[in-house]
Order: sequence, then structure tokens, then C-alpha cells
Amino acid sequence: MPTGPLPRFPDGFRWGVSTSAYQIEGAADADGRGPSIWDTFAHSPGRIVDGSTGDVACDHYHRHAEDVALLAGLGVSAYRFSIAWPRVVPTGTGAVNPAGLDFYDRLVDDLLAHGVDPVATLFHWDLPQPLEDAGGWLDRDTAHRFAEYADATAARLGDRVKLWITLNEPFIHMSLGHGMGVHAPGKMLLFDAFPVAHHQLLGHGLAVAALRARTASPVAIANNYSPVRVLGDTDADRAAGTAYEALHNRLFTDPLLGRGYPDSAAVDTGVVRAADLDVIAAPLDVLGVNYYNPTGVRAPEDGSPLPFELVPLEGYPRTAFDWPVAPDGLRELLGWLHRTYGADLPPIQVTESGCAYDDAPDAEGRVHDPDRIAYLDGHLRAVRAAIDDGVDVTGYFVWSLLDNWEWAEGFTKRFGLVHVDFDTQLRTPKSSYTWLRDLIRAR
Ligand code: GBH
Repeated sequence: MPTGPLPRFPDGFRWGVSTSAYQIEGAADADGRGPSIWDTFAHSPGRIVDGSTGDVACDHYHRHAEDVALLAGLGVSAYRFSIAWPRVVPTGTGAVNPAGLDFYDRLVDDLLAHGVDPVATLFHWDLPQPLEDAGGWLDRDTAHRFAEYADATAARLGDRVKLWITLNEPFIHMSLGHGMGVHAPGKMLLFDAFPVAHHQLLGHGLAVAALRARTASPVAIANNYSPVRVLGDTDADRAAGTAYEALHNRLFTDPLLGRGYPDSAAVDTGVVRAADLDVIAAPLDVLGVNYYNPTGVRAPEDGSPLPFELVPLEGYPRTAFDWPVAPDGLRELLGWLHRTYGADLPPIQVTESGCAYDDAPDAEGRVHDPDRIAYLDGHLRAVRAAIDDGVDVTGYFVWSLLDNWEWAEGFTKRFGLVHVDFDTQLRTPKSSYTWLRDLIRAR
């Protein structure tokens, strides 16, 4: 549990919360939005644990004013949302849909009017379905389509967006979406999914160039990272740890920071053209770090298709998702990035950090989530400790503002500071919201 007041954070430290388009917006057919791979996937039987879809989600598309008021009441200095590519370019290629951009235009102005910096992610996994039909991220052209979409979006929202984030967690989109089939588009290619890594990174680099031509605001990417804990002390266990680290933590970072692909990351050189690596290594202003938990790794059984085996870590409390609560892992991770990339590492903002619990209103309609308060307290202390260790961390965003549609888990996992009743759309700030509000106010 929390032990005394949190230490001070540097002046200008950015306090934020994060969401993503498909998880909150709903309004799947509104104002010319086209279908995305997540519409297709969620509407395919058996893909989502509770059979739900994001058709309505938190109905944020119609309730954005109420949600901005919640942000303002929380007192955050920034709000990280994602822009739905299929609203902006419904067919994925060609004509821009101005009505789709209107929604984000109003949202951005409303945020600014409330003193909240808009932080926009361009791709949080909702690829326009027509692009998937043309090959999706397995196809090199998708990287160019992404840059066109970035250009059109920045032409409209330009400098009013205070931080641009190209991709969210390209590793998860590759591995769960194209390697294991757990996320859209549901492909199970294992290591043959590598082109999805390269084309996302290429799209990132091309989008950075497009953004630089349109805006003076800083540009980032949001990667997910997990510090690797090797369980076992054989050479094979250590090799498994190295292999997992290369795949999970380095594959989407080494090339961004000018180091090319890591040796052990099963790179399919057939899709990598030499000039691509320069495009991908375009200078970044901020590295977004999404952190949830560390990962236990040991040597695989003989005959395993993977060069490592993932093992649940013992000795930690667990969230409703069964993920270990390990704030020490965040400090360890930030230190690892600092040591590994040294002077090449841009300032870091923790662009997601949060937890799911089975939160429900009590008889008075209040929602108490002491576990989330303890979680946030611990992770903020870990960030503060990492700053003392010498890591340049300039912001922290809680995942998430609202309980929302948690991908393959549907509505069964609640990550919000604000409880949402998905029958009535009633929003109820949880005790963690009040805790975070008071903490930000005191700064
Ligand atoms: C993020 O992904 C997404 O960006 C966001 O949309 C999503 O809602 C949020 O997190 C919550 O899920 O098997 O115990 O080691 C998170 C990616 C991948 C992080 C799985 C935790 C494994 C936990 N996650 N990972 S464990």
C-alpha cells in the first residue's frame, strides 16, 4: 500500500491518460467511417471471449464532451487518444473523408480549451479493411498508405496536436495479430510475420518524414517493453533470455535508433532494402514506453517452435488479467533502455501503465479501487527512482481514462480510472480518479 506522499517530479513533467479509438469510440458507421480489421475480427464468431464488438464501446464518439470534462476534472496536462485511420481514409487509399477528421478537429479544440495537450496516436491497430484485403502490413505498400494518411491528418491537425505518436505497440500487432492469431487480422504465421515488423517500421519512418513536413510538434512511437527475467541458470536459459529480449524489446528499437536489426531476431532479409534502415532511423523526439509487467523466460522444451519458453513469475500480486504487479520492473526496464541505448536514447514518456480489476459500484454507487491506487503509487515511485538513476523520463500516462473494450477480452477487463456501465453508458469516477486528481493538484 502507499507509503507516505509521493516524491516530487521535475517541473514540466507530463501527467496524462491514454485511450484508443476502437476501444472507446463506437459509432462504427458514423460520418463515412469505413470498416477496419477489428470490425471484421470482432464480428467473426469465437474471436472475442464475451462475443462483444466495438460497435458501441464507450460511445465516446457521441459523448466526447462529457469525457473531456472528466479529463479536465482530473487535471491531467495531456490526453493520449488514437485517430481511427478508417475514419480519415475509409478505403485505406485515395480520398480523405473530411467528416472523419472533423471529429478529431473538435476533440483537439475542446482539449486545448480545457488546458489539456492533445497527444495523437495514428495507428492503434485499426487498419482499414480494404488495405488488409490488399495484403495489409505483409505488403510494403501499406507503409506508403500510412504515410499518406499521416500527411492528411497532420495537414488538418498540425501543431494543435502537441505530440504525435506514429504506431502503438507494433510488436503486439505483429505477434498477437499476425503471429498467434489472437488479435486482428487473426493470422498465425509465427516467425513468418516478420514482414509486418519491417513494414510497420518503414511506415513509421515515412510517417515521421510526412509529419515533419507539416508540423513542428515533437514526434514519437509507443513501443511495449518488458524487462526479461531469466529463470534457470544454464547457458540455454540465458540464450532463451537473449532471444526473447531481441524479439520483444530490441526488434522495434534497435532500427529506430540507428542500429539496424538485432542479430538474433529472425530477420527475413528478403523484405529489407538497404535504404529502408535510414528511413526507419529518422530522429525521434520522444520514445513512448508502454509498460505492464516483466516476463519470465527459460530454455524451451526440445522441439518447441520458439527459441524460449515464457514462465509465469512467482511472488507478485496479480491483476484481474493475471498479470503480475511489479513496479520494480518499470525501474529496471527504464534503466535497461538507458544502459542499452545510451546517448542514442531520446527522452522517454511512459505512454501506458495501468491494470485491470473487477471494479463494480457499491450500494451507494461508488467505485472503490484501492488496488489500482496502490498500482499507480508503486509505478510512479518506480518512475521517480528511475529519474534519480539518471533516466530522462518526462511523462506518465495511465491506461486508461475509461473502462473500455479490451480487444479479445471484450468488456471483461476494466482498466479505467472511470467506471463505465456498458448498458447505460453511465460514467462513475473511481477512487483512483480522485486519488490521481489530488496528486496532480498537489504538484
Ligand atoms: C496495451 O497492450 C494496448 O496498447 C492497449 O490497447 C490495451 O488496452 C492495454 O495494453 C491493456 O491490455 O502474459 O502475464 O506476461 C498491452 C500488451 C501484452 C501487455 C501482453 C501484457 C503480457 C502479460 N500486453 N502482456 S503476461
